[in-house]
Amino acid sequence: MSQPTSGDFTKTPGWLDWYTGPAKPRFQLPAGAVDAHCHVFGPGAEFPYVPERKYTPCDASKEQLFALHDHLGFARSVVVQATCHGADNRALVDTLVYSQGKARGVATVKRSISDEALQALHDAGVRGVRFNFVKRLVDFTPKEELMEIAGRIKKLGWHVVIYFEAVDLPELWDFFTALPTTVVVDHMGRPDVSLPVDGPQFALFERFMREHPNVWSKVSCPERLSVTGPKALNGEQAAYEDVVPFARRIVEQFPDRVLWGTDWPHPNLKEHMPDDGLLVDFIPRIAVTAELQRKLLVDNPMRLYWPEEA
Ligand code: 0GY
Repeated sequence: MSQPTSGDFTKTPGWLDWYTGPAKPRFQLPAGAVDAHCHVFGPGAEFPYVPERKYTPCDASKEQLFALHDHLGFARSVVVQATCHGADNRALVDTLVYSQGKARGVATVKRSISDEALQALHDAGVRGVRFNFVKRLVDFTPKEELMEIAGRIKKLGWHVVIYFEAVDLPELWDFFTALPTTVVVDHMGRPDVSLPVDGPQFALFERFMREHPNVWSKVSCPERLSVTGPKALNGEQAAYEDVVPFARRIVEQFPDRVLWGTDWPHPNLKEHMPDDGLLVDFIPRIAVTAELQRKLLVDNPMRLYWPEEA
């Protein structure tokens, strides 16, 4: 695969570029598998990063994304608008159009967006909006504005993707449970996996999903959540071991409401850059039967993003 380039922008100090030599996974993905959480960055020279961004990444183009997917065995992609592009969805739309229907998207929009512009996003393949509550990534948007956007996108059959840290769930609970659409949580609501899986923090997240059948979760990003890290404790298969009980529990309790994604090109990682091939090998440790794997990787994302084909 080709090397990342930095475009016209100076990368955030300490930025880790994505890994260019991913292993071939040992786990063979089921036919039609969907990477339901990945991003494109620029290239900055063509699709500039927005002035209000909180980081400047390396470039990560659509061609590089799709080459990775071919290598790993993914048939389809869900590309999520990254915060470095703000509400400028041009790089996302360019990727969706280029994919000829094999990629769908989750956009970021402002309240001021016109109905025509929303329809144009839909025609390109956008099926959701992302509301981000991670303070290091975005400035605050009033909840009334987000609720107004949710009401408008509901009419298009879209859903809302929410990104937040576990400690903020109590404060955000009323807003999340009032959303009128399907709600997809990024990375299990970022639990602190050094806490017990049976403890109150994760119990609240499980309650959130149990009491609200419109809530789905991505069981992705072990590399982001793990404290023990990628280092094998008992052989290679033990990488990110501390995340396994959390993700496995969500997959087994809510098998029809879980999604998985690589999170390529892995923005803002500070310690290490994962090998995407080894990340795919994490999947059978959290979805331990062929049926769970098929739901996680094919049936669920198809129902949400390609309902006309599911
Ligand atoms: C992720 C996580 C992160 C960043 C973004 O859009 C973004 O900038 O999503 C993060 O820094 O935790 O899901 O890619």
